[in-house]
Amino acid sequence: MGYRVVVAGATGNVGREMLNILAEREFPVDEIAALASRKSLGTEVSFGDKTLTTKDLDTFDFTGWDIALFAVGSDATKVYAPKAAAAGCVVIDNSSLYRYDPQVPLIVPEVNADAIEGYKAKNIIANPNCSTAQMVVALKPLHDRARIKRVVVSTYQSVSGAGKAGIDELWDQTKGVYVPGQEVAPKKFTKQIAFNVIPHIDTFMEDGSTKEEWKMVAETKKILDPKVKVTATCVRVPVFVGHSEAINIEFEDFLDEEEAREILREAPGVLVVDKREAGGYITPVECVGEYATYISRIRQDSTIDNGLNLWCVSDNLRKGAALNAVQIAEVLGNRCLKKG
Ligand code: 11C
Repeated sequence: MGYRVVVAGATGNVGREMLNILAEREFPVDEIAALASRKSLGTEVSFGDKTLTTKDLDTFDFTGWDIALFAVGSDATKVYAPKAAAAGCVVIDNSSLYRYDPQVPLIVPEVNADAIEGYKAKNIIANPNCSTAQMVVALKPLHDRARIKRVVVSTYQSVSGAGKAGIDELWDQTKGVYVPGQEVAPKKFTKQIAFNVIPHIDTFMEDGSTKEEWKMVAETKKILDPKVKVTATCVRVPVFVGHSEAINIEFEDFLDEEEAREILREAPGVLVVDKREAGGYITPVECVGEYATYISRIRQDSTIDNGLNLWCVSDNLRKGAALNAVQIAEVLGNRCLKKG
């Protein structure tokens, strides 16, 4: 006995990972439908050892389906999520469309699973931005112990955050650098991404920050604590998968680095890899395909009274998107929905 589950956007990077993770974690599925837009219709996708042929999102009838994981971007979400929700299917949405809606819970299960009941207002639950998800997993246990006042975060975000076009651009441009006549001009990104870094993700806001930076502030407040102040600088780097973050935290109470390390070792979703020697830390290539949020380089910040620095790395397609969505579905199943 399980659930009737839909994955909308099943041919994209995140949609495929949602199917992989549902299968890997043996989510109780009675029936599964993989949906795609017209242009990807009929594409085959894997679900465990099965192959699914995608169906049309535009004409799909959500009646009788329990949970829909959406990875289709805000424009399509705006059209199809309300349709699914009205048909009685609970939507777990990976786009930013509903994240800041006070009637929609924004959930990272390790942090605020108790907010799940809020789904009843609209039958929709929002999944956070990848950069926020991994950061709040690391912040939560430290906040519980010493109350965080302020966070200064700099991100090093992989190109897969920008979808397949981002991955292709890094690959083609990297090859093109070495082959005269095959140079690839920036298209998805605003400047060359191969052998470069770009301090710009998403659109610019009036105050000079970018939307990606704004999201980290707004989402951390909604998920963790509205009193926590966050300032972010988000940077795209030539890495395929895995977002990294250098996080500086100021606490109300003193927190010794050794105690912080012990707290993080015990924290759900966290793996501490922190040897103070060459290679004794995690880099993005090592986190690909993994569930954990890795924490390294834990150390006191002696320039302020109660300060700590750490390095945080996670697979942005997994904890940053598909895994978190499946974890939300697990909480929903365990606490709120009856099995079919
Ligand atoms: C990036 N974090 O790396 C973005 C991708 O709000 O869900 C995810 C955007 C979002 O480009």
